[in-house]
Amino acid sequence: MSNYSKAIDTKWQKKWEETELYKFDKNSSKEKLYTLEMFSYPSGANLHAGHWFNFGLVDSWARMKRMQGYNVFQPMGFDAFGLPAENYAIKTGIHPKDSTEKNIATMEKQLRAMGAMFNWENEVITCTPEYYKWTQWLFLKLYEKGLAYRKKAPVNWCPSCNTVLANEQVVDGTCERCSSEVTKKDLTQWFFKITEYADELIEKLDTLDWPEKTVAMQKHWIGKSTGAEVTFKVKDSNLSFDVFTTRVDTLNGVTYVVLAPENKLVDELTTPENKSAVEAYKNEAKKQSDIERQQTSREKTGTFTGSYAINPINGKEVPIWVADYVLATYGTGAVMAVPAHDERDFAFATKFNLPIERVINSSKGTEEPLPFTEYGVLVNSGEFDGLTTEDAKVKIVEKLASKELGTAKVNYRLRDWLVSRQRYWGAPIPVVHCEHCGIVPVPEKDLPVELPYDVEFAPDGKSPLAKCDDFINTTCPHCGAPAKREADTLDTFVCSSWYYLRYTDNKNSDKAFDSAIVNEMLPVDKYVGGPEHACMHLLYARFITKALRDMGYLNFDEPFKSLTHQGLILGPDGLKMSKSKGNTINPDEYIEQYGSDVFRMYLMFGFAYTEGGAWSDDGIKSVARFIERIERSLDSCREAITSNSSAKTSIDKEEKELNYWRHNTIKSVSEDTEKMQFNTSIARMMEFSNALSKYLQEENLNTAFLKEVVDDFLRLLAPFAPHFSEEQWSLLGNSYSIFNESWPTFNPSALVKDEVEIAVQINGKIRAKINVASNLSEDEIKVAALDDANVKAATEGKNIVKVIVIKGRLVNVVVK
Ligand code: ANZ
Ligand code: ZN
Repeated sequence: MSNYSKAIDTKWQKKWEETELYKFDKNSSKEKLYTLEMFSYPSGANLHAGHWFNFGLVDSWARMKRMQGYNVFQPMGFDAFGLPAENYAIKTGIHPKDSTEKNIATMEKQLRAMGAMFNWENEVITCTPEYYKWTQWLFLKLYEKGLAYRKKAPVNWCPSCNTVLANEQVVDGTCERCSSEVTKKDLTQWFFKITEYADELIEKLDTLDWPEKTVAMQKHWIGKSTGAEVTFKVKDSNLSFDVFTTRVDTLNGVTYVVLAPENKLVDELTTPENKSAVEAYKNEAKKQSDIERQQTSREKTGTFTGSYAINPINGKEVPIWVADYVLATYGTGAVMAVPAHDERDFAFATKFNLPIERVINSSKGTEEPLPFTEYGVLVNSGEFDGLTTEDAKVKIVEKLASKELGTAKVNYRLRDWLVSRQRYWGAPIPVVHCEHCGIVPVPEKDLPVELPYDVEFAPDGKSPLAKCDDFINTTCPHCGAPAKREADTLDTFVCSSWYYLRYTDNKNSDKAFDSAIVNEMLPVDKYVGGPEHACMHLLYARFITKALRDMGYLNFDEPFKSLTHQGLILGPDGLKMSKSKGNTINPDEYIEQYGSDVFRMYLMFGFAYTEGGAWSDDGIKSVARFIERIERSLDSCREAITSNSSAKTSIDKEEKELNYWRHNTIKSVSEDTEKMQFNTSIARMMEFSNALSKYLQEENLNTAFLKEVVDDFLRLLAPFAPHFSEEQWSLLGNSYSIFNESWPTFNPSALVKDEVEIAVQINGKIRAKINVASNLSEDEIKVAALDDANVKAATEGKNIVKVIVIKGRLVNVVVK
């Protein structure tokens, strides 16, 4: 049995706290390192293995950085507003504030038991008035800048969560939170103008050290598309409309145009005899989701309006159709259809017997089977014949521009961020609606607009605040007349879009943060959290940083320089942990049994950090045994070092061997841990531990040397098993704390394990013998052989035809 246990954890946690070991010193001359883990939602469940995997392992990384001389800042807090607490209140009658506070207290306790270097004095909790006052301030600033606005729009509605959702919260047509089918509702809502930053949000992705996949996902989500807007006039009318196209080179191949059913022009363009068919079609289209409408494979539907449009490049008349494969919310809600070169148009034209006219051949000039969607050379396009797609795009836009019938245009898939929610448990939107003055922002001096405690939670699609008279009735800050407060609250993603700024100056009661402090502490050097935030939190936070920069509050462009996503820890059954499946792992029980370092080290050793995997009780047992083995070795070491009886002073073969493992481990653990490859780091520590045990079996020990090696061993182990290592460090009589020690550096010469003698033959005759390190590669041996003075002399003026290396024995040089 090991002496290491939870009692050791508690002992050192107490001491670390008493001595304020991890307190962040603003005035330190060391380089700051801001390490951040995505803060957690204080849900009813306890701290789970997934939190541990994120926070505990990043803490180990940060501990190494501390020992490497960085001034580490590692704050912790809670993303405490949100739907689950409110849904829980509806179910149980327990107020969200009460349940949230209780959960936070529990989680704080559990987080402390982790023994991480959290800077608790910098904690933020987003549901406190001290915090949300500044979330409201952020809203006011965005409003002032025209980056927050209210509009009526068809928005996503989750009938089960009883609230609107942002586009980012709709996954394959369902609610990101509860998986209910999302419907569309025409509602007046608040939006943040994230689209104003679309271009920079794409461009700056390339400056970030982020997982490739996440960068690709954000790029795709923002969806930059370069093309042209082309104006089609309506025949026998003074109406016209624009289409967005990425293939203006195919303009001569347009055989019809299509409007989205929701396009405002549809009614005006529909002739009386087509009215009833178009009406029926519009009603049908309402039932389809955008996702369904976009599926290429789906059977095409549509109907003719009876009107014609005029192709601006050749004057040809083309029929105007209505079809749901054109979305109202993208581009202009209208497209020019080129069935010869677009798959959806091809399917549509085939079904409705519309003409298909080839205008692009392959680059080699050959006619390809239709639809041919690649770039090529123009045909049947009058003056543009023979031009490549690339050139024709430029020339055709020039020609259209000269007639004011077209311009180059960039489109984005990204939509403005819908931030209002019809729910209670969030930051109230700080505006007042006045009959005389319209929307009036609450003056900054009146913030926070406090969330009232006594409200009714019955879910009916309206914010509970709307029924709270004391809250809702107020006076207009502008004219003093009776007025009503906004009843909606802010999406919790607004709270989390700026929390990393507040951490650095969390007690500031005059400002959201002091710019000088934030500019010094940010960007975050290392951010770690789940990949599910790729197109939500990680996008919103980037936008808010840029907006605050442009208002002069920040002097950096990006909040998170380097990002890692940890993998997911699954139940022993390989399934995602959930209470209902009964496959959850409760860290507390394991910590009780093994101590937190064993729990932490198992998470490190058992999984690739970015992949995760299924929990295994055997796995944690084997790590517990490893700690036990180390402890036994260290006991023997201490005995040897203190008794000193058989001490020798020379460095012989055995010492060299152990020294090799020592430096080899320093090298690989430093490299691997840097990249958060904790599993291989622990594997190297196991090798080192084996080498140590082997040395201890020697009869004669160099105890001075042994002490040095053991100290390094513990320094390397300290980030992975902080409590255990601190204990062992003190048992060895070293001074407190091991975390004030420097991280060991490796000596390359110690890595040259031993040398071997290799004979060098020239044309079959031995001409030299060289001594090289036994771990050299063939290429390195070759270089060493040819560099030998005797070999040089014997090959001078001759042509080296071939060099054959028989590893560890012989090099044969063939010369002519
Ligand atoms: C004519 C054309 C010819 C097109 C051709 C493509 C190929 P991305 O890349 O996604 O931006 N489009 C434009 N607005 C649309 C809408 N509201 N709903 C559905 N489709 C729409 O795609 C742009 C292309 O998608 C545009 O270029 C347009 O079809 C279509 F050989 O115009 B194209
Ligand atoms: Zn007023």
